[in-house]
Amino acid sequence: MTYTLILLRHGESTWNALNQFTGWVDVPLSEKGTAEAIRGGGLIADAGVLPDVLHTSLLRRAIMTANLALDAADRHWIPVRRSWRLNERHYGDLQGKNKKQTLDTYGEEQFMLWRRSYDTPPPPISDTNEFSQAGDPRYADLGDDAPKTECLADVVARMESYLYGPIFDDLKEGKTVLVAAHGNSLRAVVKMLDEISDEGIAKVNLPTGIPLKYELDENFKPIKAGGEYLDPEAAAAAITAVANQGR
Ligand code: DG2
Repeated sequence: MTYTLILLRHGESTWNALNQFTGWVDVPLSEKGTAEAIRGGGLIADAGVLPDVLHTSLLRRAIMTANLALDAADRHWIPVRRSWRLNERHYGDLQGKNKKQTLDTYGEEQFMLWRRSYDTPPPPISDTNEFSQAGDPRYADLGDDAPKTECLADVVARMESYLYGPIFDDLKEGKTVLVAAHGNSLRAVVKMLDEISDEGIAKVNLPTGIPLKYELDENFKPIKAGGEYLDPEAAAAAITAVANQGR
């Protein structure tokens, strides 16, 4: 018995295009991102790994990507589960800031510490910042627990119960599961699936809009470490671009 899990980072967003830290800011897809999402759905259909259930974050760039991809694969009708736990990491006070300007202001070491270290969160965002999520009704249930900044360790902590809970529950029922989410929430999933060290995960970057398929064995261990991109060549080029963002 094997289980099939497809991870899909949303297509390019308008803020990815502008090179701005996004986090929980709810920006739309760019035109390029829309095309990437549709193409991603085509790759899923061509590979014959048709999702039975979708899990998404509460952010429109992941929701729209999933809708477009599923429509392209003729699977727009499958059940959907949404959770804030799949949201991008909260980027704190960096939300809305340009990555190149941030790199120039703070230097390479601090910039990469904020972007890719496992346990150093950016400074928290203030409730009065125009890019704060304070008062956003979709997070009302979180109350004072709503994050104001997060490092990847925080994302792993909030993702754990969701991956091993609702996502694994669907896999155990034999469903092919599509998870449409974000660069860092999916890095957290990859870290857990592939048991990557806190240091090792710094080097893992995910491209936009290219499905990453994991076949898991009976113990939920990846049969191929790192999974398999449905368009490996395009993925390799896009991964390098993500790693070099800001430069
Ligand atoms: C990006 C990730 O998240 O940025 O929040 O800026 O996947 O939602 O576009 P996404 C953001 P990096 O951590 O790669 O800088």
